[in-house]
Amino acid sequence: MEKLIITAAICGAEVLKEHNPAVPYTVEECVREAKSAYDAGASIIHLHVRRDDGTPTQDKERFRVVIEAIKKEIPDVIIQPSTGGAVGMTNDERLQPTELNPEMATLDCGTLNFGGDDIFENTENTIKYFGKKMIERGIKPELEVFDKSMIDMALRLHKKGFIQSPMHFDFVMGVNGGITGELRDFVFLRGSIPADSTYTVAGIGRFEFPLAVAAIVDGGHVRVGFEDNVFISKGVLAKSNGELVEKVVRLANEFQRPIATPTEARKILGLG
Ligand code: KMH
Ligand code: ZN
Repeated sequence: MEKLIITAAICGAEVLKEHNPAVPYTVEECVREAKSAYDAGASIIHLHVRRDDGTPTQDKERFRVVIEAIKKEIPDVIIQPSTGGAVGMTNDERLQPTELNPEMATLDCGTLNFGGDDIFENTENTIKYFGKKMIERGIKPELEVFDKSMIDMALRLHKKGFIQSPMHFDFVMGVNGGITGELRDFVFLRGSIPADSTYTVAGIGRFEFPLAVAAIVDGGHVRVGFEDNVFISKGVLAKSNGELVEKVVRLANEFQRPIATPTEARKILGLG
């Protein structure tokens, strides 16, 4: 079994300080949270950025400043900007951080009912457009799948040349409008991807740690962080993203699954 890659989704676009005061908005707060996650064992930082007041933005310059500040503290960490951004943003707005040529970026593989009137829109043409841009820019996509049908979409677009293999998936499970975080659904998703691909699992809310255990024992990888869950245990807020990562490391230790360094993660994912 490969070593375990831990991704920390430190910020997100929707979670607020009202949910957990440690959610980062400013550059300094993003650096603090990225470093706490890295020090605890994360090798990838999945990054959204905010204005200082918490408003989500895909502004290239804001990404540049935050990425440079994080890299100054932890130069070898893998930064994976979001191209999902926030509901309602245009495609070109969302793609801005890919102009900075990061090693990875997310590629969302379908449209989702986020609740109320919110629709997270990713048409087939959007996915093709993003896939093509990432190939042109040498960026490895992390394929965000919120449902089984999104795996099927990724496989179809791979056949048409918009996504290269080996593919790396993120099963985002338990989001409103997407697949549940039940073990039955995890088994369904992980059995539906090609043998040469890799995956990580991002369980939302109470699903975060049970699904982390499932991936640890199955040979997959794990994503945790405030974007997905703000609690360290039922009703207890996590003090930092690092505390969430530490818990994954403890669970991995129980199952004798060593943690990958960024260099090892690059090798597993075929980066660079
Ligand atoms: N904030 C969601 C609308 C991604 O990072 O690619 C999209 C999202 C997925 O978080
Ligand atoms: Zn995200």
